[in-house]
Amino acid sequence: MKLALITGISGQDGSYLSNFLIKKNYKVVGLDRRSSRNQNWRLDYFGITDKVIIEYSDLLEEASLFKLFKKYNFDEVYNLSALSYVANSFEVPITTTNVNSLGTLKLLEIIRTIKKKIKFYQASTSEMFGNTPKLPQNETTPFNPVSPYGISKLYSYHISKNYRNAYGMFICNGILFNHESPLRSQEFVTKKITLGLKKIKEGKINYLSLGNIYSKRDWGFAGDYVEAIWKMMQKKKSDDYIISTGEQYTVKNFINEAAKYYDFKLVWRGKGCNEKAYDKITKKIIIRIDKKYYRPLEVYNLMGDYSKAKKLLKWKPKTSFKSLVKLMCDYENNKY
Ligand code: NAP
Ligand code: F7E
Repeated sequence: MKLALITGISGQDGSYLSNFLIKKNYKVVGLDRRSSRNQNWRLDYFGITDKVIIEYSDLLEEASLFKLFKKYNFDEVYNLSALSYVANSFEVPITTTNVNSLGTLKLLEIIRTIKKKIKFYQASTSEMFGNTPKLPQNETTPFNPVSPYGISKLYSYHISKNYRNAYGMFICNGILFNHESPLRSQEFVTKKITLGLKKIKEGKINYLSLGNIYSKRDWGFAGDYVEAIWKMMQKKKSDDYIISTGEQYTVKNFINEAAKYYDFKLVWRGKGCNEKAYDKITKKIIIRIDKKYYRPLEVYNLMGDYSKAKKLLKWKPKTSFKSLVKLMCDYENNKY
């Protein structure tokens, strides 16, 4: 039985990956920050809260991390911990860098010191591409990050490669494009839309306020992506892989698709901050644009080329854009 450490086990990917690894007969230890909020709701969703060992620590606590590696003889470490909300990284750039960059370095140093054979996965991101003119982005596309989050993750990407090359360690960077699920946190745009429209339908709120609805994203399903993460960790040689769907949609496309699920007939009028979506039947405003959701800098255009993963990992995404929207809406309506 393999022993895996998942940092960020309370997050979206942490829960999907835990569920996946348990099915593969792994013993899973999860690193969690103690919190006054219910951290276990995602593990509860999969019914696996009692099947994982939770260890309370923090990527900022080097000594505590060191003790964790002394206590367990890990085979694989999946570093999913991060401050992952891009907009917030502009508000807390120093904490973002401490956790997302130095946190990774701390783990790598501990592994290098204690047991170099441990396999290490680093959760890299399409946000590292920022605004690059090349489309689709692949493993050779130059990075040009435009957020403290993207920059902090680019540090971790490079230091991971550096430890792989300098010390011969097994380290993979999964460069994952946006991936969503019913278990996505509510601040991310997909969950905000699927949950927000449900609340409008139920009369709990009048309308939904959003920021830039013209940015394009390559949205996949988290359940598909954790399989790719595991597959890259099973290869003989470690490497970096783009994980994506190869398709892109605007935020507005996402809204229109979700609106159909809730039987809203949206009509868009106006431009910029004055753009609004009305329901053709009730004439009520459903979507407004609010400047407060614009970011100081935006990533406009992301679409990944996952050919390398397809060829070497025999992986491809299983969930289409429409299916993803539907499964997120189904969850809000207790049908998933
Ligand atoms: P998420 O839901 O935001 O989960 C992030 C996890 O990191 C949470 O468990 C969080 O714990 C933990 N964390 C934050 N600060 C920490 C600290 N100081 N010490 C220890 N743990 C800490 O993110 P996700 O969507 O699952 O993404 C997983 C990873 O993939 C992240 O590194 C993210 O940056 C990266 N990624 C995500 C996407 C995507 O589209 N989802 C795409 C590319 C890369 P709390 O619950 O206590 O906050
Ligand atoms: O924004 C626009 C926003 O916050 C998507 C993280 O998992 O994926 C995620 O980062 C787009 C952006 O995700 C609102 O401006 C409009 O263009 O859902 P998001 P993200 O920033 O792409 C990458 C790959 C990661 O690695 C990250 O960890 O939607 N947008 N209006 C809005 N976004 C939000 N959140 N809220 C709005 O009201």
